[in-house]
Amino acid sequence: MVLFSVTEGEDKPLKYPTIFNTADLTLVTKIDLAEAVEFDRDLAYRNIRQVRPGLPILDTSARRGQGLEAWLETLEERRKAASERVSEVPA
Ligand SMILES: Nc1nc2c(ncn2[C@@H]2O[C@H](COP(=O)(O)OP(=O)(O)O)[C@@H](O)[C@H]2O)c(=O)[nH]1
Ligand SMILES: [Mg+2]
Repeated sequence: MVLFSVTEGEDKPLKYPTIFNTADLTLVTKIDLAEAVEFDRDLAYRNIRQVRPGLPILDTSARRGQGLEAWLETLEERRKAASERVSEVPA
């Protein structure tokens, strides 16, 4: 999972493509600050998708709790899928 704070600049995916290419999910963090730092969400999303088409993206704010439920659901789903894969391995 790659954390992409709105304070880091929309070009983060272009500067660090490897982390976006090896992650399963991007959390855009501190989204409550987006307006204050004039975060261009469309540009940020375009840059993520340019580097890594199809990478799931969630907008979150630890301060406000926004998006945290969706993030926890994603973690639960992935944990379940991983434990099912483990139980499929023959003894
Ligand atoms: N406004 C706001 N501040 C946050 C949020 N999450 C963390 N912070 C603040 O950002 C600073 C650094 O926090 P940290 O969790 O280390 O985030 P990092 O900057 O991504 O490493 C601390 O002062 C936190 O209180 C958020 O969602 N919104
Ligand atoms: Mg920190």
